Amino acid sequence: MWIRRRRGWEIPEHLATPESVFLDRRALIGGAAGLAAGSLLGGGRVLAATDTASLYPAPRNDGYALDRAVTPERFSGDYNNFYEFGMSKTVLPAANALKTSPWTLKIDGLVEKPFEIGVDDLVRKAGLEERLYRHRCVEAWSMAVPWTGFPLSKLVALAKPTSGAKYVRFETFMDKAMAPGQKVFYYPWPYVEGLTMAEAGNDLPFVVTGIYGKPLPNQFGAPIRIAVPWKYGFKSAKSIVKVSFTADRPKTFWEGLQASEYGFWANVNPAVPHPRWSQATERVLGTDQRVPTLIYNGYGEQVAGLYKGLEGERLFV
Ligand SMILES: Nc1nc2c(c(=O)[nH]1)N[C@H]1C(S)=C(S)[C@@H](COP(=O)(O)O)O[C@H]1N2
Ligand SMILES: [Mo]
Repeated sequence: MWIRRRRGWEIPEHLATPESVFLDRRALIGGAAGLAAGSLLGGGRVLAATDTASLYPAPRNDGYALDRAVTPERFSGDYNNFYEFGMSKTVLPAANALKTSPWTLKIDGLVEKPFEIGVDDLVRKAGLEERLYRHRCVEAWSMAVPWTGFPLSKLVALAKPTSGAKYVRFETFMDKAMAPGQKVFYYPWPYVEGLTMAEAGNDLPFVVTGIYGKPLPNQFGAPIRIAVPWKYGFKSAKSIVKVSFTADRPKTFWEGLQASEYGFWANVNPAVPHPRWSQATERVLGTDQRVPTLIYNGYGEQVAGLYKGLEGERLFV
């Protein structure tokens, strides 16, 4: 173990630097100590990536404006869908059990060379920005939040998919001891979602590592999830451990459960009702308002072109 001795002229660094930077440096020192120990023991040890907390809040990208107020965290952070931790909206206490560090993302399937990368390393490589996005759950509630992350297209570029790749598939962690919801046997665990390569290449799909200017609290799908704002919320898989590139359309969690109600495309459309309820309006979290739902959740200008020639598909279920 390294002991860090302070010289007489140094002031304690937590007095000289903001707390987040101080914590980050301590993490760096921890990493260096690990490196030293690793090489003493002959190496070969995989190090935990250094902390990235000091990168928040990230600069906002003003290209993504909202037509409504941001939902305060006290509403969005206590009304979540995260079936791994239970079927109620109050998963916050149970999600405390989610161990988010270290966390490794596996990139595999039809790529030049499969690899694994620590989430903090990935964040440092990709960089972070903040975007304001609407979110529309298939259950007809909605919110608007400042996500922090980077475009999915950056991750795709890093993964180097081969020409045979037609879809990207996202898989959530699987750990029944940590996530008691995964003991519910009639759900097709693990949670899986997917996009076409054309969808993944659009500017909007966002790899999310933070919200409200800080790293993701567990109940939002820490430490890494996606946000696909023109599709119903279930397309935005949380706590992802694997991103695979495939030739065949991935079978998703909700399709596995009830394909007639939750399809692969799941684009938001107020004119196409869910088999059991209308999608014409939505309840805005934290308000008592219902507002009209917009086609593609208001992102039609950016995404409608993706579906030319696909009119025969069930695009809106
Ligand atoms: N792994 C996983 N991802 C998930 C879910 C889930 O239960 N498990 N629920 C989905 C649904 S239905 C919605 S609406 C959003 C909710 O995200 P939020 O709780 O962060 O608002 O996450 C989606 N991603
Ligand atoms: Mo949802």
